[in-house]
Amino acid sequence: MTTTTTTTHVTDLYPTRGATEVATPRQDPVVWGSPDTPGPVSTGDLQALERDGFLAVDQLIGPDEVGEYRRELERLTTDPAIRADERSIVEPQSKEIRSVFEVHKISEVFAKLVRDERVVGRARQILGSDVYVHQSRINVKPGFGASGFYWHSDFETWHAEDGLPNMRTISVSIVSIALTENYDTNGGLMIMPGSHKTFLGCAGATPKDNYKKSLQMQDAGTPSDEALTKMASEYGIRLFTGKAGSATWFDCNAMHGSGDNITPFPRSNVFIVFNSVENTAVEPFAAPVRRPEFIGARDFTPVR
Ligand code: 6CS
Ligand code: FE
Repeated sequence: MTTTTTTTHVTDLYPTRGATEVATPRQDPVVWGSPDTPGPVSTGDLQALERDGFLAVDQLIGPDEVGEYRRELERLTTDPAIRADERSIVEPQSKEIRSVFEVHKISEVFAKLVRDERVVGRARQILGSDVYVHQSRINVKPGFGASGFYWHSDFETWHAEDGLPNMRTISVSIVSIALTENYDTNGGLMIMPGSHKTFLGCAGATPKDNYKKSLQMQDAGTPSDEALTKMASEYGIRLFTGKAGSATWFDCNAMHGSGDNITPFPRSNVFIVFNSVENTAVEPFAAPVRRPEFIGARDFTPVR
């Protein structure tokens, strides 16, 4: 009896983590849905997202709802069982919880948020298909020195380490539903507008078990100072602040980062990363092994 294993070869459109840094023009649309696809995002906003790589939505969830998410975030980050869970990442210095992954599976409150038409409806409209959650997390940036996230493109990691072939992934927040006031002083999200149109392949191979370090302080997949200087000069840098409940959607390949939070005011957001069911993860394009499923999902069931 002969068994044949068909390994479909997927072309690597975006080489990265080789010997040298290399830029590749984006070969994917940003907005995959047709402009007249019905949905919560206006045509003007879809055009802005295509041009800039991000879209700020002032009150995605209303002030009356934010309290529920804030209480749930506080419950999760003070629950010893959550702290002991491998899906919790702590701050290197203070050992305070920095992120909790797969929050849409851990918490029914956040599972409801994922299914909310104001959230998943936008993702389906932008990606022009059914979507599944590639990653979800809450980031708790306590005050007094919580470390930020250095400049990076999320897609560079999700392509290299999680095997996403194309740029058909939108993070509704990769950042973005601000659950506590995001002042302009407490480590807000910064994005380079327009940077999503170029893929910056980074130099340096991915170490084994890279995620154990990279989720605290990213190293592999970090752009060079020269590249960042060139991009910042060309695109500028936009700082996002927002009232609790506001959201920033942005494209998987937008260059972004956030500063340390040395103020006494915590900055906590919830992030949900939607990937098109037409762009499901294959094998990593530039890493020795897959990351755990709580970071890069392998369950492609569409959000219903
Ligand atoms: O490695 C990742 O998947 C995560 N790291 C960062 C800094 N942003 C994207 C993503 O959540
Ligand atoms: Fe990121």
